[in-house]
Amino acid sequence: MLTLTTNAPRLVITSLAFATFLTLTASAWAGAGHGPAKGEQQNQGHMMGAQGGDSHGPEGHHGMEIGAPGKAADVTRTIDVTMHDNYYKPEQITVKAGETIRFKITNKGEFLHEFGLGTAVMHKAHQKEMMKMWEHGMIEADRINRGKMMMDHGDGRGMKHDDPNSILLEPGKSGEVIWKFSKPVDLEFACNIPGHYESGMMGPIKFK
Ligand SMILES: [Cu+2]
Repeated sequence: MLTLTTNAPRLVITSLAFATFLTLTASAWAGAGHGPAKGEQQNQGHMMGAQGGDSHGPEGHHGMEIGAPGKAADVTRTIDVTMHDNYYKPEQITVKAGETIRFKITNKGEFLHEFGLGTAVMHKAHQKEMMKMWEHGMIEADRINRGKMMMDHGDGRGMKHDDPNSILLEPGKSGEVIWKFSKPVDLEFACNIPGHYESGMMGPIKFK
């Protein structure tokens, strides 16, 4: 459902994504495919905003809300998460404000999956970005196309998937995300590869 067909905004968003946001989060073929409005471009920075230092528009504020990348030395708890086609185990996660958690993520499915932390708004924004990556062949159903991922997109920078609040894993691969949660806020862990979120590959993060 490539309804994102207005070329001008698409080009702008794509180059923005390549230049500024190193996340490959994305997804959107199914219900979310309305054309990108001008104002939505700013949302592209939400995941990066999670790093805290980024100040593109409103996402810096979100970044403070959702927490920050954690230090390994501060980890007090490890949570194992397995990714399947298309769901997670566990189905929901409970954390405490201020807690630093190591998420050990393993992809046990046959397709490429992501584990990303963010608000629903952040995920939605990144689903659009992931869709761009899909359209550019950077990600495929079961693999990351690293050759295309690292291409210079004309702005002197390649692209890679290294957001601290997200990890993208091919089938059989494992990785981790260390995250320090701040105050209670409506967070979700989700896979933003086209189609996955909509088919249920997301779950709530609850604060106790
Ligand atoms: Cu997925």
